[in-house]
Amino acid sequence: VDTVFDEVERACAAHGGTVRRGTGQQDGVPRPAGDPDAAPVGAGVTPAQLVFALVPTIPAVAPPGGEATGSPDGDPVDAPRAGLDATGAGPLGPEGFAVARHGEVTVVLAEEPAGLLYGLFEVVRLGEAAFGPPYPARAHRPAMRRRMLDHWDNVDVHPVMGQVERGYAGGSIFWRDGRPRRDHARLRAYARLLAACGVNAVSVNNVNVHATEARLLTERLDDVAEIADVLRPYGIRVHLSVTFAAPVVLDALPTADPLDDAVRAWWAETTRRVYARIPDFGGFVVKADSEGQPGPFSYGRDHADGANLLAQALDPYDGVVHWRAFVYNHRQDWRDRSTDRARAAHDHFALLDGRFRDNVIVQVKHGPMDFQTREPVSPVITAMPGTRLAVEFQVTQEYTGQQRHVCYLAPWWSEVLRFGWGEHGRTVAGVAAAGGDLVGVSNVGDDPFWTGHPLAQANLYAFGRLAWDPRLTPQAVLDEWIDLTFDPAATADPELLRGTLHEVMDDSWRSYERYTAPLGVGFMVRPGHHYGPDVDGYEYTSWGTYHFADRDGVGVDRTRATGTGFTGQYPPPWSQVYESLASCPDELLLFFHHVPYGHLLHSGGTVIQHIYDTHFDGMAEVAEMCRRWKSLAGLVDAALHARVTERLDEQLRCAQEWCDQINAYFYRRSGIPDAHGRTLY
Ligand code: BDP
Repeated sequence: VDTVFDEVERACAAHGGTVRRGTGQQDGVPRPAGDPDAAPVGAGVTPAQLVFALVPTIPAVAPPGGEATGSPDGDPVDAPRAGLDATGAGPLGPEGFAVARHGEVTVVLAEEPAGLLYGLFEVVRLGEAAFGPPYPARAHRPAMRRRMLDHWDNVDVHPVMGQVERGYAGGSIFWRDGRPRRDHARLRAYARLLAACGVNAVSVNNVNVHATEARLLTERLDDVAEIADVLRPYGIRVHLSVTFAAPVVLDALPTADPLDDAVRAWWAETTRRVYARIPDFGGFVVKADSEGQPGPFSYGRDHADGANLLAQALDPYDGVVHWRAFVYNHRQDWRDRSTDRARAAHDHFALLDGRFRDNVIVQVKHGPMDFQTREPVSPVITAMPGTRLAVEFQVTQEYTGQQRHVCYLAPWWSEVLRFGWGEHGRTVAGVAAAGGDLVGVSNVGDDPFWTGHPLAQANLYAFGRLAWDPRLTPQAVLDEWIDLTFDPAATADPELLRGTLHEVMDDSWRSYERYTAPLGVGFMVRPGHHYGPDVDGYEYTSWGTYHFADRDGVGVDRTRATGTGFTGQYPPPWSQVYESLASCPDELLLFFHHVPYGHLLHSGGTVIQHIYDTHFDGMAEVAEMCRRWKSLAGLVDAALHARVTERLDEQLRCAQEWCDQINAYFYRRSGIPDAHGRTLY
């Protein structure tokens, strides 16, 4: 509540207004609905214009004959509240709120303080519209209970990965050279930014847990508590990535076997100490048996055994374990065509459905590979109805331009969240909401623009907003972000500003897709840092990331009939849709099929001509983005304009490089010239 007051005060002061804090909440007793003589409600702020009120739970069932009561001159809290009761809106819950305009007063109602905070940010989003003609209370509740960011931040600078693994926005916001940064003003501003996006949980260290980071769980716990103290007022809980081998590496136990009693006791005691220090601690994040991280396989146990061990330790405190499903063999023999990395997560996890404790959340990357520009939805998400699942997005743009390229990812995330199957109309968003979680890998660092590329902030914002409400359209979310970030109405040319930002950003993910790896094939990036094209960089490596291009054709045969059988991991209708060339969507063709270059796409052209055309088009689109952005000089902050200009120049250079290399490569492999006679080298 204090945070809400502070925020409102700050906002009002900026506009020359004042705030009066109400009295009711001080003694923690919300006023009973309909008591006209009671003191101002809860966190009542009553300078006539804006009232924030904590109210008792809204009933789920409307009283018989109930009707929205309240006249324009009724009490600004009671009348909207009665309106909600009458419609049987149901409890707003711990984070929900309702906003109404009653007479001359805009009122935010919530049952818990966090709801007031989110209500405040909704008022900010609405801007002038929040203070217009009266409207009845509208209830808002988050679709996902936990809207979480995983920071891949190292406490120590890692010799290869640096301070932030896959970070493109400078150093860590939490850590610097082995210690907490202690820049609390900045951290508070970050907490505020996250709350404004709707994020309510943060994991503060890398999923690859190195030596120093492992000790955050024990002797460095104070460092974590310090961060938790700053984030807490903004409704954000702290989580920690831990190593499965912790009992061995931190306390020299002879084993980390999940079924060993001493190991169980170690986790129970360690977890007890964590909660003694941080009572609202969120839980553990674990990457196990993946890319060299230790896990239960070393002891002949499976992932359910491993996850349940930690879940049991967390159980008394309502903590959760996020157990990642990103498990595959990264030492595979590229000559062996029977293996398929895309299959791995489903092969390991689907058969464990129903074996996880209630406070285990299996965290699944949204695609079966690894955050490529285009992938199908991971079949794991469709295959574990008896398990809580979190869906993981990569907000940091590892494979989508590394925050040097404009690539607004909400259109893709939205597609993923809406993906559906089965008779009961299940969707990815529904699964994540049932498990409670959407998780994003953070794109924030200590960069003055937070995200390196100023326009990459839109991805952070969109992540939070889609986790709150997956039905929002990417354009609407972008509109909100543009208003909040650039305040177009206050500029000389609102239409130009808004229109140009939409033109540059709306379709930027598809432009990126056009000038990079074609038709869902993925991974034609430089090994290691993953920026820029490298046509065969991963082709003969052990990572399981192949495109199989030869003189006759390209793509990975993942069919049941002749390939790896991956299509069989999907439920109908998708197993058939992907299996058949006749129905497989163009954009995923090479993910599922190996086809000759002359294969005809549904769009009418051949695969090879599609590759040539999209690469030229994508590059031209970037040139157009650069041109449009230039027209905003003078309309946006000069430093921001310069930063974006510099990044767009690099994007254009890189798009040209992609276009040259991809087209030249496929031209040389296939020997087929461009139908339009363009030079391919
Ligand atoms: C890959 C990244 C790697 C991460 C890994 C993960 O390249 O740095 O550690 O994902 O998600 O995309 O664990």
